[in-house]
Amino acid sequence: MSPMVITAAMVGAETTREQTPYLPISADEIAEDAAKCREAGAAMVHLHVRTPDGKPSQDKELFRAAIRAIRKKCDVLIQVSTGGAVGMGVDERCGGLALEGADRPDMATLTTGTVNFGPDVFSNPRPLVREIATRIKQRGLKPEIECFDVGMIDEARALAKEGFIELPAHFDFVLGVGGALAADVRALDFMRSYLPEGSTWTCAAMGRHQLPFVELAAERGGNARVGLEDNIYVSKGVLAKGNFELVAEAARRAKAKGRTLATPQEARALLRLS
Ligand code: KMH
Ligand code: ZN
Repeated sequence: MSPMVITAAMVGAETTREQTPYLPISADEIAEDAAKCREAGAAMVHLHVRTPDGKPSQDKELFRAAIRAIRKKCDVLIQVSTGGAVGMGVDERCGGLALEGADRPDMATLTTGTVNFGPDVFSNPRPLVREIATRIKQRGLKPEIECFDVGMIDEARALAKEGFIELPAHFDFVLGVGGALAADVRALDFMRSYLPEGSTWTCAAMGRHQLPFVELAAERGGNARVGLEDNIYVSKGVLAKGNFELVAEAARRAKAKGRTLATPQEARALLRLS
């Protein structure tokens, strides 16, 4: 099996400081936690940013500050979100894509369909998906295809046929969002069997499923995403004191299953990033 890529989804758009005081918000807080995540075994961070008062944002300058602060401290790969928060428009969602030169991210997410998202709808109509895919491609970045449901894998096939993305690609199975596909091992096994030939995959399971799904992914030769975007507890009722604690626990579980952990350089090669 190849080394496992652990991604830390550090901030997200939904987790609040009321839920956990350990959520990093400022660039310095994000960078400090990111460096600890890297030390604990993460090869990549999945990044959202917040305004100083904690509101979700996709502002280019907030991304720039966070990316600069992270890169000052460590060599972890940086994947910017283009999902943002429910209700954001396309330009706002794509804020992190606009950065160039030393501030350019290493990868960007691309959700390939609309899905219920708790009480809300994470809206990704087909023309919008094509617009975001085009912007990712224009920047010379590779997408991580975020699949909240199985049909989103088929949409990736359609996008490839139309020339918006290349296959094989890297997929993220997002399991356990309210109203979407459950964190169920049958869903995981179907999705990985259904991937376009040669594609790689990560699993991001929500809430209490997060850490058990690291083990399922490890056993199956896949990769895993953990972090406060998706789960705030390191064990039942115990808040993680930062993303690094979730990464450390994921790393421990992956190693117990016989996996080694990918360095950022190894992850770059495994995920075919330029
Ligand atoms: N915050 C969710 C509505 C992504 O980062 O690309 C969407 C999301 C996906 O988090
Ligand atoms: Zn996200």
